[in-house]
Amino acid sequence: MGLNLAEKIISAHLVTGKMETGEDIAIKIDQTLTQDATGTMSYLQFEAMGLKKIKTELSVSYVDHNMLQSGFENADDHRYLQSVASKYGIYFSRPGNGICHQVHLERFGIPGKTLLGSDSHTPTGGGIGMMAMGAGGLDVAVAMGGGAFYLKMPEVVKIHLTGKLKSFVTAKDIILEVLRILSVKGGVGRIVEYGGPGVKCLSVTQRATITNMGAELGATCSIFPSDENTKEYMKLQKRAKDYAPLEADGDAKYDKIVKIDLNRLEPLIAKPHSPDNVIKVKSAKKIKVDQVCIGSCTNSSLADLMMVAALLKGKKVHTGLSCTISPGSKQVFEAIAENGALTQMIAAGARIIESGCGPCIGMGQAPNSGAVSVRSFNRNFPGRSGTKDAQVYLASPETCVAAAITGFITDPRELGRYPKINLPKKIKIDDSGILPPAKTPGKVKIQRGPNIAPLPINEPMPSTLKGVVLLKTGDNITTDHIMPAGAKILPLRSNIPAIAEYVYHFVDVDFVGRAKAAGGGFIIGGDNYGQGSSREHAALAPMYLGLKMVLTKSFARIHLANLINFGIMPLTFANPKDYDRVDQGDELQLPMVSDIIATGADLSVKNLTKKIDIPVTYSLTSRQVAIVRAGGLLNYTRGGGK
Ligand code: MIC
Ligand code: SF4
Repeated sequence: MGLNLAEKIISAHLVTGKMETGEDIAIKIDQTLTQDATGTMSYLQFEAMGLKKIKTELSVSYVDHNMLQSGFENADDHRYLQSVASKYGIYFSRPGNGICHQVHLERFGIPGKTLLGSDSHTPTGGGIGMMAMGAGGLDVAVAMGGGAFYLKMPEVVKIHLTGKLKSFVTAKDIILEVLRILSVKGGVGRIVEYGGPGVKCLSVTQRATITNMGAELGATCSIFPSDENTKEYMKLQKRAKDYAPLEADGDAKYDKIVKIDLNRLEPLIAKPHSPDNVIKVKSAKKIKVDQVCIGSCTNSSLADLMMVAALLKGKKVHTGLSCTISPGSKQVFEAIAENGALTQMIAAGARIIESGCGPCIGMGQAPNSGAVSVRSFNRNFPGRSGTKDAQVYLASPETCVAAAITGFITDPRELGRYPKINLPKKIKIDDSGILPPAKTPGKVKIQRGPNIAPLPINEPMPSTLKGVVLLKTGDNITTDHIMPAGAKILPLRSNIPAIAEYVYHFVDVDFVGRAKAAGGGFIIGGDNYGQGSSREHAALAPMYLGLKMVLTKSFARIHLANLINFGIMPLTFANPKDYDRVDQGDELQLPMVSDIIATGADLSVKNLTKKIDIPVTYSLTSRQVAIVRAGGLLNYTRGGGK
């Protein structure tokens, strides 16, 4: 039996375990990336490991998220990151050089390699045939130290593409269609692999748009084959030597196959407040738009922005809205400046923002109250834009331009002729925004500003857990709900005591007060708890407030790993209906829990308020059990655990 793409890469990197669905495996990580909003924690953790140098083939530290410098905090963190990178053998991509995923694809990605990044959209690298996964900063720190990455061998789903995209139908519409079919939890425990004759019509950057938003499916990663298009892209990047072909065997096996005929696809749009809330653009007409934002790691390639410029040429942005454009990288920014596309955007009245995440993470450009904002981004969770009651829609850059010109959500096919874009055969490659590590690391002094607080360390798990339910949530709670971002809160990412004041801030403003008064406690969640970002702050800050256990119907992958890494016990209802038998404020007890999980025996939670026992399950490996009992991965490794 032949191998699929995922199996080919995993088998070449397998450290322990059997490559069978559901088995615990560990794989070697070739490359890592971090970004500034998760990187400071990751490097504090790497420093705590006491190593002299990273042990990966390549590690890169990017600054792209916390770009507004409205106080000293972000600038201090940037200095810290630059000095740490220089000292420990890490490349440093300076602020302004671009969004981590886009720059990594352009300058560092290699087909067939593994990449672990402290950002959930790291799977963008799958566009170039990498096995690229998002993880918490601590897992990335461990990988930088040469440690393997542990996961359960996922199922592999094939998306079989046939046909060819029509005018005004884009790669974004393909992934929105996949989200419509599979939903935001359809990828949990799965790798999504693309194949079929339709793949040939997609460029690397189009593929990267698709693998990027595999994160919204909850998938471990998404992968495209590496073929002639990949070779062309790598040649353009003057990295032909890094090219390697990679394709699934003809008789490869898949756990599920989803077929999409590209000929039949139409422009799609995700309505508020979930990326899988997808409808045809033509059925969402007559919705007045207040803001349009084009860019983000999903849709800010040179091809995307040249199309945007071509569509805006000679037109004006509607007076009823504000339109921002943020190029994905310095390379793209320079190219559109040189070829005149930037002039067309400025002339049309677009507001140009530096290369970075910007409005995607609420780092500026929060829309007006109740605004409708149409974005070429990947997430539209409530409040993420920085405005609590904004209505965010996700669509292709083409659909964004149609809204920007007409003032309404508009099918882009109404714009008339689809412009033909002539992409340059050559592009200026200038890596001056990427600083190599120091030749004399001993001389580098780490620069720590007052924004960087010491890392809080959890205590080992007590034998019995007892406490109150601090909060009961519904399904699909995102890490943006748990630990909000935005221009005000993001600068506190290096200071856990300070950022902990904002846990669940926009869901329940009294949560923190309640947690403090009770000296900690428990959370009850629904399905897919913790979907979205990789931010370990969504586990670390609640841990700081004394959270000891989260009991849900199911978890999202990265958040589950982060809870374990920080010693918070993740449990699931044995019978999902029992969710209704526990309420906020109930007092719960887990007698002898630490001993019980060590034996793998059945566990139940005593609801002391309702005087009932609730059977629960914990699908943890023996290593994870040891980590939770130790009070987290740092304690576990200090105690000699691997
Ligand atoms: C996001 O898109 O939510 C982020 C901001 O990039 C996060 C990382 C973070 O919270 O710092 C992610 O996707 O992991
Ligand atoms: Fe940045 Fe948005 Fe991409 Fe996250 S999703 S890395 S915030 S551009």
